[in-house]
Amino acid sequence: MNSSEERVLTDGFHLVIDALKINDINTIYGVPGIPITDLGRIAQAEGMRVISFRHEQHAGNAASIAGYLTKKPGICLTVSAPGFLNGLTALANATTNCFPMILISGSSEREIVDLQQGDYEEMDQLAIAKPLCKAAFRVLHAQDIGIAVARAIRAAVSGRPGGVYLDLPAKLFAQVMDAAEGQKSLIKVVDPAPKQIPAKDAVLRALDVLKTAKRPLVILGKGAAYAQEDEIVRNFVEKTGIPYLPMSMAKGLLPDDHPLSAGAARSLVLKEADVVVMVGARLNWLLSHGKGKSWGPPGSKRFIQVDIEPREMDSNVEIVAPVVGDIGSCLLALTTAMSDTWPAVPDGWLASIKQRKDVNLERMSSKLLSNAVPMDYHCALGALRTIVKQRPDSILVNEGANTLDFARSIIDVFKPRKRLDVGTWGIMGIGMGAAIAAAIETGERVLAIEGDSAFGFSGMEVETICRYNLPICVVVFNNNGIYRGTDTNPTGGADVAPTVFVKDSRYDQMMTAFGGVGVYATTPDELSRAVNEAMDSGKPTLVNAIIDENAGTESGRIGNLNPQSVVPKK
Ligand code: ADP
Ligand code: TZD
Ligand code: MG
Repeated sequence: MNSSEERVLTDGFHLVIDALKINDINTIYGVPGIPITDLGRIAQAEGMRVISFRHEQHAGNAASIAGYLTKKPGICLTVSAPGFLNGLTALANATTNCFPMILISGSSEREIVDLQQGDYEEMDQLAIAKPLCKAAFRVLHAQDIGIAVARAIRAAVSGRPGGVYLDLPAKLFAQVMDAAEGQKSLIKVVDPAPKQIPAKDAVLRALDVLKTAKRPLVILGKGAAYAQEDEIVRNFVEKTGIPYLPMSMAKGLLPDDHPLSAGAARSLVLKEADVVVMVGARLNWLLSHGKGKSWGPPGSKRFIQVDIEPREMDSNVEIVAPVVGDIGSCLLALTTAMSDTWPAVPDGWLASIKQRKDVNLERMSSKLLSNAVPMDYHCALGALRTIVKQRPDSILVNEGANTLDFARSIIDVFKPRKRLDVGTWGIMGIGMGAAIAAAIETGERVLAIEGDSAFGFSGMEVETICRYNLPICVVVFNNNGIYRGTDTNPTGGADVAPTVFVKDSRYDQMMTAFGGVGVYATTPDELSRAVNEAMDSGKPTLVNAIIDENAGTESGRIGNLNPQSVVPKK
């Protein structure tokens, strides 16, 4: 064979990368190691952005948030067994939240795993991943990589989005095949998340119910934010004139200061509404399952639900008018089918909501302006609220208990997909992964407001933030512990109480350790100055905001979910 006849070869490494790139997936979040170290290297050499984390869970959380923000599956790349397991929490969390992501893990060879012969980092990963995601695939032959990646993409983004697992045994990467054939084996997925048009009779049924409402309410969820059909959502709300309640990550889908926002009258509208239109939101624990005291007397409501997942209907209460399809198609169909003589929402309903909003906002406003030292949640968040208002394009990340609950109600959001938080599980540890993905995917400034406990779950990723020089300002609400810093050990023993941390910890020094900016802030003015500076400069910054350790309450606003012992406390 002379050189002109020499076959040009490709291999598993390159085919995986080419299969992603051909589908416009250009970023990988992960942690390197056997057998995927070279996959990351080659991906970078081939022009992909490869963001290396300090722990796979945060890489996975970043991938899932990348998926949420872009509607393309975020990619998390891990090593086998322990790396895979570290990424698995994020995969399960993505699935729970309906975020599209693909966890790609290297693995051991089948013949060794299946005979349990004790390979390096051996584990039957496919079997373990299966119940925690929408779909799980393994690839044994290089020529199947294109198909596998295509299937993974479709599974992640079509219908209700979620997590997908792709198992790539080590030997696959070094398998070679003819480059031209390899190229032909790749698939650019056509229409990965097809529109799902609702049935006409479903639309008319929903309008028939809605028409009769005296006190209608729309609830917007993060599925509606994910859909990126912002104009259609806005038109639906404004044309019907129905007040709406945004779930936490749907804040900003319409600006929080929109006259139809009922966010500041939440308990009133949940209790009093007679027809509720769920739009990309589930009646799960976050809405007390659509029943119970907060929803008014039993039988006082009828529910319309717009969702892409037919099995979501009737999951907690009867849905009298299910509208199954994608948010854009459904809301457009509803808006279009409404007659020009569509009945206006009764003034009395709008007036009572406005009145309640005014009272609640007025009650809050003086607390936000206080200059208390040590700071309480209100005055610290009052300072940050102004900063977010002045920077509507920046992205807010938020986790903690009190830190989460207060920030959610105090900080207004003005544009869609600008608030990322603990989501459906109320999980701690999404903070740095979400912040990093937000900065990488959007190029915007990111403000992460973190309880000191919440921050600790992903705190080591401040090194990642510094390494990639990302425009992220982390504010740690340091109240010396979980919920409060005041618990004591009832036995008088040397161990502190389980909810308490080292007092007055210097979280700010974690950021300076890696070359970022660290600030210790004890007053709202200091906090405000430091965060403004960080948001202007874009330099990696951590502001250690000292919060009164007495200020919080047990479990924030969900203390009611906490089982209580009947045995008297010691
Ligand atoms: P929230 O926590 O904000 O209430 P959930 O995560 O509970 O929101 O609900 C999101 C819902 O949105 C899920 O039921 C999901 O099936 C649905 N969904 C996601 N994407 C779309 C879409 N493009 N069109 C319609 N529904 C969607
Ligand atoms: N582990 C995981 C993964 N998720 C959780 N939600 C918890 C543990 C339990 N948990 C909460 O629900 S909130 C929280 C924990 C540990 C931390 C609250 O403390 P914080 O916030 O410092 O973050 P505040 O402001 O002190 O309330
Ligand atoms: Mg705390």
